[in-house]
Amino acid sequence: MPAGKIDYSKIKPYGDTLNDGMTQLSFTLPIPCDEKGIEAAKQLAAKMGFEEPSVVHAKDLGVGYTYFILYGKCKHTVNYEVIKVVKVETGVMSRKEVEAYILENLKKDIVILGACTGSDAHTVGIDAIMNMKGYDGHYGLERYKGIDALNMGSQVENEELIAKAIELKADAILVSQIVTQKDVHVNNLTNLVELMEAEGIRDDIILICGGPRINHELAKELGYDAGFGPGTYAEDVASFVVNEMVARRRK
Ligand code: B12
Repeated sequence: MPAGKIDYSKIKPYGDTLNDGMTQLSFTLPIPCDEKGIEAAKQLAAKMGFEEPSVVHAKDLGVGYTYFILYGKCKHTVNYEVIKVVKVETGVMSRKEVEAYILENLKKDIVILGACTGSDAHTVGIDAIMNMKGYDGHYGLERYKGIDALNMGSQVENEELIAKAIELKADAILVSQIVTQKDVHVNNLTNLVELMEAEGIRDDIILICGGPRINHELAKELGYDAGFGPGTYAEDVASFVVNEMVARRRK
Protein backbone atom coordinates (compact mmCIF):
# COMPACT_ATOMS: atom_id res chain seq x y z
CA MET A 1 0.00 0.00 0.00
CA PRO A 2 1.26 3.50 -0.74
CA ALA A 3 2.56 5.41 2.25
CA GLY A 4 1.24 8.87 3.14
CA LYS A 5 -2.03 10.68 2.58
CA ILE A 6 -3.22 11.05 -1.00
CA ASP A 7 -3.64 14.64 -2.19
CA TYR A 8 -6.41 14.37 -4.81
CA SER A 9 -5.64 17.85 -6.11
CA LYS A 10 -2.20 16.65 -7.25
CA ILE A 11 -2.45 13.13 -8.62
CA LYS A 12 0.52 11.54 -10.38
CA PRO A 13 1.54 7.96 -11.25
CA TYR A 14 2.51 5.51 -8.54
CA GLY A 15 5.18 2.81 -8.95
CA ASP A 16 7.07 1.94 -5.78
CA THR A 17 6.23 4.81 -3.40
CA LEU A 18 3.38 7.30 -3.52
CA ASN A 19 3.95 10.18 -5.92
CA ASP A 20 7.20 8.77 -7.32
CA GLY A 21 5.72 9.40 -10.78
CA MET A 22 6.95 6.05 -12.14
CA THR A 23 5.49 5.46 -15.60
CA GLN A 24 5.93 2.77 -18.22
CA LEU A 25 5.59 3.80 -21.83
CA SER A 26 6.21 2.13 -25.15
CA PHE A 27 6.66 3.27 -28.73
CA THR A 28 8.20 2.25 -32.02
CA LEU A 29 10.86 4.31 -33.82
CA PRO A 30 11.98 3.91 -37.44
CA ILE A 31 15.62 3.37 -36.42
CA PRO A 32 17.93 0.35 -35.86
CA CYS A 33 17.98 -1.53 -32.56
CA ASP A 34 21.42 -0.52 -31.18
CA GLU A 35 23.04 1.80 -28.60
CA LYS A 36 22.31 4.87 -30.72
CA GLY A 37 18.68 3.83 -31.06
CA ILE A 38 18.37 3.34 -27.29
CA GLU A 39 19.86 6.80 -26.68
CA ALA A 40 17.36 8.30 -29.16
CA ALA A 41 14.46 6.65 -27.31
CA LYS A 42 15.73 8.00 -23.97
CA GLN A 43 16.13 11.54 -25.35
CA LEU A 44 12.62 11.42 -26.79
CA ALA A 45 11.15 10.32 -23.44
CA ALA A 46 13.03 13.17 -21.73
CA LYS A 47 11.52 15.62 -24.23
CA MET A 48 8.08 14.18 -23.39
CA GLY A 49 8.73 15.35 -19.83
CA PHE A 50 9.90 12.13 -18.17
CA GLU A 51 12.76 12.42 -15.67
CA GLU A 52 15.47 9.73 -15.49
CA PRO A 53 14.18 7.82 -18.52
CA SER A 54 15.58 4.32 -18.98
CA VAL A 55 15.02 1.79 -21.73
CA VAL A 56 14.13 -1.58 -20.19
CA HIS A 57 13.37 -3.40 -23.43
CA ALA A 58 14.29 -2.86 -27.08
CA LYS A 59 13.15 -5.25 -29.80
CA ASP A 60 14.30 -5.23 -33.39
CA LEU A 61 11.15 -5.28 -35.54
CA GLY A 62 13.13 -5.76 -38.74
CA VAL A 63 13.34 -3.39 -41.72
CA GLY A 64 15.13 -0.83 -39.50
CA TYR A 65 12.35 -0.36 -36.92
CA THR A 66 12.66 -0.85 -33.13
CA TYR A 67 10.06 -1.25 -30.41
CA PHE A 68 11.02 0.28 -27.04
CA ILE A 69 9.66 -0.05 -23.51
CA LEU A 70 10.87 2.64 -21.10
CA TYR A 71 10.43 3.73 -17.50
CA GLY A 72 10.57 7.34 -16.48
CA LYS A 73 9.34 9.65 -13.74
CA CYS A 74 6.38 11.83 -14.61
CA LYS A 75 6.72 15.27 -13.05
CA HIS A 76 3.21 16.50 -13.90
CA THR A 77 0.08 16.19 -11.78
CA VAL A 78 -3.67 16.56 -12.37
CA ASN A 79 -6.31 17.98 -10.07
CA TYR A 80 -8.67 15.02 -9.74
CA GLU A 81 -11.02 17.02 -7.50
CA VAL A 82 -12.15 19.41 -10.23
CA ILE A 83 -12.54 16.89 -13.08
CA LYS A 84 -16.06 16.71 -14.52
CA VAL A 85 -17.08 13.97 -16.93
CA VAL A 86 -20.18 14.00 -19.12
CA LYS A 87 -21.75 10.57 -18.74
CA VAL A 88 -25.10 8.85 -18.93
CA GLU A 89 -26.71 9.52 -15.56
CA THR A 90 -29.62 7.07 -15.82
CA GLY A 91 -29.33 4.29 -13.28
CA VAL A 92 -28.85 0.78 -14.61
CA MET A 93 -31.65 -1.77 -14.16
CA SER A 94 -31.26 -5.52 -14.51
CA ARG A 95 -32.89 -7.29 -17.47
CA LYS A 96 -35.82 -8.40 -15.27
CA GLU A 97 -36.25 -4.85 -13.94
CA VAL A 98 -36.26 -3.43 -17.48
CA GLU A 99 -38.88 -5.97 -18.52
CA ALA A 100 -41.08 -5.07 -15.53
CA TYR A 101 -40.54 -1.35 -16.19
CA ILE A 102 -41.73 -1.72 -19.80
CA LEU A 103 -44.83 -3.63 -18.71
CA GLU A 104 -45.70 -1.11 -16.03
CA ASN A 105 -44.79 2.18 -17.67
CA LEU A 106 -44.81 1.78 -21.44
CA LYS A 107 -47.51 -0.87 -21.80
CA LYS A 108 -46.35 -1.84 -25.29
CA ASP A 109 -43.42 -3.65 -26.84
CA ILE A 110 -40.67 -1.31 -27.91
CA VAL A 111 -38.73 -1.57 -31.16
CA ILE A 112 -34.95 -1.19 -31.16
CA LEU A 113 -33.00 -1.25 -34.39
CA GLY A 114 -29.23 -1.60 -34.48
CA ALA A 115 -26.39 -1.67 -37.01
CA CYS A 116 -22.73 -1.07 -37.52
CA THR A 117 -22.84 1.52 -40.26
CA GLY A 118 -20.91 2.83 -43.24
CA SER A 119 -17.83 0.91 -44.32
CA ASP A 120 -17.31 -0.46 -40.79
CA ALA A 121 -17.34 -4.27 -40.83
CA HIS A 122 -16.93 -4.88 -37.08
CA THR A 123 -19.98 -6.78 -35.85
CA VAL A 124 -18.83 -8.01 -32.44
CA GLY A 125 -19.70 -4.78 -30.55
CA ILE A 126 -23.28 -4.44 -31.79
CA ASP A 127 -23.78 -8.22 -31.45
CA ALA A 128 -22.66 -7.98 -27.82
CA ILE A 129 -25.43 -5.48 -27.13
CA MET A 130 -28.19 -6.97 -29.27
CA ASN A 131 -27.78 -10.69 -29.88
CA MET A 132 -29.68 -13.23 -27.79
CA LYS A 133 -26.59 -14.70 -26.15
CA GLY A 134 -25.14 -11.29 -25.32
CA TYR A 135 -21.64 -10.79 -23.99
CA ASP A 136 -19.62 -11.51 -20.88
CA GLY A 137 -22.55 -13.22 -19.16
CA HIS A 138 -25.00 -10.40 -19.95
CA TYR A 139 -27.84 -11.33 -22.29
CA GLY A 140 -28.43 -9.10 -25.32
CA LEU A 141 -31.59 -7.12 -26.14
CA GLU A 142 -33.06 -9.91 -28.26
CA ARG A 143 -33.54 -11.84 -25.02
CA TYR A 144 -35.60 -9.08 -23.35
CA LYS A 145 -39.37 -9.54 -23.06
CA GLY A 146 -41.07 -6.37 -24.30
CA ILE A 147 -38.24 -5.46 -26.69
CA ASP A 148 -38.37 -6.24 -30.40
CA ALA A 149 -34.70 -6.01 -31.31
CA LEU A 150 -33.45 -6.14 -34.89
CA ASN A 151 -29.72 -6.23 -35.56
CA MET A 152 -29.05 -5.34 -39.20
CA GLY A 153 -25.37 -6.36 -38.98
CA SER A 154 -22.43 -4.42 -40.36
CA GLN A 155 -21.69 -2.18 -43.35
CA VAL A 156 -25.25 -0.86 -43.30
CA GLU A 157 -25.76 2.41 -45.17
CA ASN A 158 -27.38 5.23 -43.19
CA GLU A 159 -30.18 5.49 -45.77
CA GLU A 160 -30.93 1.77 -45.38
CA LEU A 161 -31.02 2.10 -41.59
CA ILE A 162 -33.41 5.05 -41.74
CA ALA A 163 -35.73 3.26 -44.20
CA LYS A 164 -35.90 0.26 -41.86
CA ALA A 165 -36.51 2.51 -38.84
CA ILE A 166 -39.45 4.13 -40.61
CA GLU A 167 -40.80 0.77 -41.76
CA LEU A 168 -40.64 -0.76 -38.27
CA LYS A 169 -41.62 2.45 -36.43
CA ALA A 170 -38.46 2.10 -34.34
CA ASP A 171 -38.43 3.68 -30.90
CA ALA A 172 -34.62 3.64 -30.77
CA ILE A 173 -31.70 3.28 -33.16
CA LEU A 174 -28.35 1.91 -32.00
CA VAL A 175 -25.32 2.70 -34.15
CA SER A 176 -21.97 1.01 -33.69
CA GLN A 177 -18.76 2.66 -34.91
CA ILE A 178 -15.49 0.85 -34.31
CA VAL A 179 -13.16 2.22 -36.97
CA THR A 180 -12.15 5.80 -36.23
CA GLN A 181 -9.30 6.25 -38.70
CA LYS A 182 -9.40 9.72 -40.26
CA ASP A 183 -12.49 10.47 -38.13
CA VAL A 184 -14.64 8.30 -40.39
CA HIS A 185 -16.95 7.65 -37.42
CA VAL A 186 -17.57 11.35 -36.84
CA ASN A 187 -18.49 11.93 -40.49
CA ASN A 188 -20.71 8.88 -40.62
CA LEU A 189 -22.50 9.61 -37.34
CA THR A 190 -23.04 13.25 -38.34
CA ASN A 191 -24.43 12.19 -41.70
CA LEU A 192 -26.99 9.94 -40.01
CA VAL A 193 -28.26 12.81 -37.85
CA GLU A 194 -28.53 15.09 -40.88
CA LEU A 195 -30.45 12.47 -42.86
CA MET A 196 -32.83 11.86 -39.97
CA GLU A 197 -33.43 15.57 -39.61
CA ALA A 198 -34.12 15.83 -43.35
CA GLU A 199 -36.66 12.99 -43.03
CA GLY A 200 -38.23 14.80 -40.06
CA ILE A 201 -37.80 11.80 -37.75
CA ARG A 202 -34.86 12.84 -35.56
CA ASP A 203 -36.99 13.92 -32.59
CA ASP A 204 -39.24 10.85 -32.78
CA ILE A 205 -36.48 8.29 -32.30
CA ILE A 206 -33.99 7.83 -29.48
CA LEU A 207 -30.60 7.84 -31.16
CA ILE A 208 -27.66 6.11 -29.50
CA CYS A 209 -24.13 5.40 -30.65
CA GLY A 210 -21.42 3.20 -29.23
CA GLY A 211 -17.94 1.84 -29.79
CA PRO A 212 -14.52 1.66 -28.16
CA ARG A 213 -13.72 5.30 -28.89
CA ILE A 214 -17.20 6.69 -28.29
CA ASN A 215 -18.26 8.39 -25.08
CA HIS A 216 -21.37 10.24 -23.95
CA GLU A 217 -19.74 13.64 -24.40
CA LEU A 218 -18.84 13.01 -28.05
CA ALA A 219 -22.28 11.52 -28.71
CA LYS A 220 -24.03 14.63 -27.36
CA GLU A 221 -21.76 16.88 -29.41
CA LEU A 222 -22.74 14.97 -32.54
CA GLY A 223 -26.46 15.30 -31.83
CA TYR A 224 -27.11 11.87 -30.27
CA ASP A 225 -29.14 11.21 -27.14
CA ALA A 226 -26.47 9.01 -25.59
CA GLY A 227 -23.11 7.40 -26.26
CA PHE A 228 -21.58 4.27 -24.74
CA GLY A 229 -17.99 3.06 -24.76
CA PRO A 230 -16.03 -0.06 -23.81
CA GLY A 231 -17.53 -2.34 -21.19
CA THR A 232 -21.14 -1.54 -22.10
CA TYR A 233 -23.80 -4.22 -21.61
CA ALA A 234 -27.32 -4.52 -23.00
CA GLU A 235 -28.85 -3.48 -19.67
CA ASP A 236 -27.01 -0.11 -19.78
CA VAL A 237 -28.60 0.68 -23.12
CA ALA A 238 -32.01 -0.81 -22.31
CA SER A 239 -32.20 1.18 -19.06
CA PHE A 240 -31.40 4.41 -20.88
CA VAL A 241 -33.94 3.76 -23.65
CA VAL A 242 -36.89 2.91 -21.39
CA ASN A 243 -36.20 5.78 -18.98
CA GLU A 244 -35.89 8.20 -21.88
CA MET A 245 -39.14 6.96 -23.42
CA VAL A 246 -41.00 7.51 -20.17
CA ALA A 247 -39.39 10.95 -19.69
CA ARG A 248 -40.45 11.98 -23.21
CA ARG A 249 -44.01 10.78 -22.63
CA ARG A 250 -44.22 12.86 -19.46
CA LYS A 251 -43.14 15.94 -21.42
C1 B12 B 1 -12.07 -8.55 -34.54
C2 B12 B 1 -11.47 -7.34 -35.26
C3 B12 B 1 -11.63 -7.28 -36.65
C4 B12 B 1 -12.41 -8.31 -37.43
C5 B12 B 1 -13.91 -7.98 -37.29
C6 B12 B 1 -14.76 -9.22 -37.34
C7 B12 B 1 -16.18 -8.94 -36.97
N1 B12 B 1 -17.05 -9.75 -37.47
O1 B12 B 1 -16.49 -8.00 -36.24
C8 B12 B 1 -11.85 -8.07 -38.87
C9 B12 B 1 -10.68 -9.02 -39.11
C10 B12 B 1 -12.86 -8.25 -40.01
C11 B12 B 1 -11.33 -6.66 -38.77
C12 B12 B 1 -11.10 -5.86 -39.85
C13 B12 B 1 -10.52 -4.59 -39.77
N2 B12 B 1 -10.06 -3.99 -38.67
CO1 B12 B 1 -10.36 -4.66 -36.89
N3 B12 B 1 -10.27 -5.27 -35.13
C14 B12 B 1 -10.78 -6.32 -34.54
C15 B12 B 1 -10.36 -6.33 -33.06
C16 B12 B 1 -9.18 -7.31 -32.91
C17 B12 B 1 -11.42 -6.70 -32.04
C18 B12 B 1 -12.74 -5.91 -32.14
C19 B12 B 1 -13.76 -6.59 -31.27
O2 B12 B 1 -14.42 -7.52 -31.71
N4 B12 B 1 -13.88 -6.18 -29.96
C20 B12 B 1 -14.76 -6.81 -28.99
C21 B12 B 1 -16.06 -5.99 -28.81
C22 B12 B 1 -16.98 -6.71 -27.82
O3 B12 B 1 -15.69 -4.76 -28.27
P1 B12 B 1 -16.19 -3.38 -28.89
O4 B12 B 1 -16.29 -3.47 -30.34
O5 B12 B 1 -15.41 -2.29 -28.28
O6 B12 B 1 -17.72 -3.27 -28.33
C23 B12 B 1 -18.05 -2.94 -27.00
C24 B12 B 1 -18.18 -1.43 -26.76
O7 B12 B 1 -17.34 -0.62 -27.55
C25 B12 B 1 -19.63 -1.15 -26.94
N5 B12 B 1 -20.20 -0.92 -28.25
C26 B12 B 1 -19.74 -1.19 -29.49
N6 B12 B 1 -20.63 -0.83 -30.42
C27 B12 B 1 -21.69 -0.33 -29.76
C28 B12 B 1 -22.90 0.21 -30.21
C29 B12 B 1 -23.84 0.67 -29.30
C30 B12 B 1 -25.11 1.26 -29.77
C31 B12 B 1 -23.56 0.60 -27.90
C32 B12 B 1 -24.55 1.07 -26.93
C33 B12 B 1 -22.35 0.07 -27.45
C34 B12 B 1 -21.44 -0.39 -28.38
O8 B12 B 1 -20.23 -2.32 -26.41
C35 B12 B 1 -19.44 -3.46 -26.75
C36 B12 B 1 -19.53 -4.43 -25.59
O9 B12 B 1 -19.08 -3.83 -24.40
C37 B12 B 1 -9.91 -4.84 -32.86
C38 B12 B 1 -8.78 -4.61 -31.84
C39 B12 B 1 -9.29 -4.71 -30.43
N7 B12 B 1 -8.61 -5.50 -29.65
O10 B12 B 1 -10.28 -4.05 -30.09
C40 B12 B 1 -9.48 -4.44 -34.27
C41 B12 B 1 -9.62 -3.00 -34.71
C42 B12 B 1 -10.96 -2.47 -34.25
N8 B12 B 1 -9.60 -3.11 -36.14
C43 B12 B 1 -8.96 -2.13 -36.74
C44 B12 B 1 -8.75 -2.00 -38.12
C45 B12 B 1 -7.89 -0.84 -38.56
C46 B12 B 1 -9.32 -2.88 -39.03
C47 B12 B 1 -9.16 -2.84 -40.54
C48 B12 B 1 -9.26 -1.45 -41.17
C49 B12 B 1 -7.84 -3.53 -40.86
C50 B12 B 1 -7.46 -3.48 -42.33
N9 B12 B 1 -6.46 -2.68 -42.61
O11 B12 B 1 -8.08 -4.14 -43.13
C51 B12 B 1 -10.32 -3.74 -40.99
C52 B12 B 1 -11.57 -2.91 -41.21
C53 B12 B 1 -12.57 -3.58 -42.00
C54 B12 B 1 -13.79 -2.70 -42.09
N10 B12 B 1 -14.22 -2.44 -43.29
O12 B12 B 1 -14.32 -2.29 -41.06
C55 B12 B 1 -8.44 -1.14 -35.72
C56 B12 B 1 -9.27 0.15 -35.69
C57 B12 B 1 -8.38 1.36 -35.51
C58 B12 B 1 -9.20 2.60 -35.47
N11 B12 B 1 -9.20 3.25 -34.34
O13 B12 B 1 -9.83 2.97 -36.41
C59 B12 B 1 -8.44 -1.99 -34.41
C60 B12 B 1 -8.61 -1.19 -33.12
C61 B12 B 1 -7.09 -2.76 -34.40
C62 B12 B 1 -5.90 -1.82 -34.26
N12 B12 B 1 -5.39 -1.63 -33.08
O14 B12 B 1 -5.43 -1.28 -35.20
N13 B12 B 1 -11.12 -6.31 -37.47
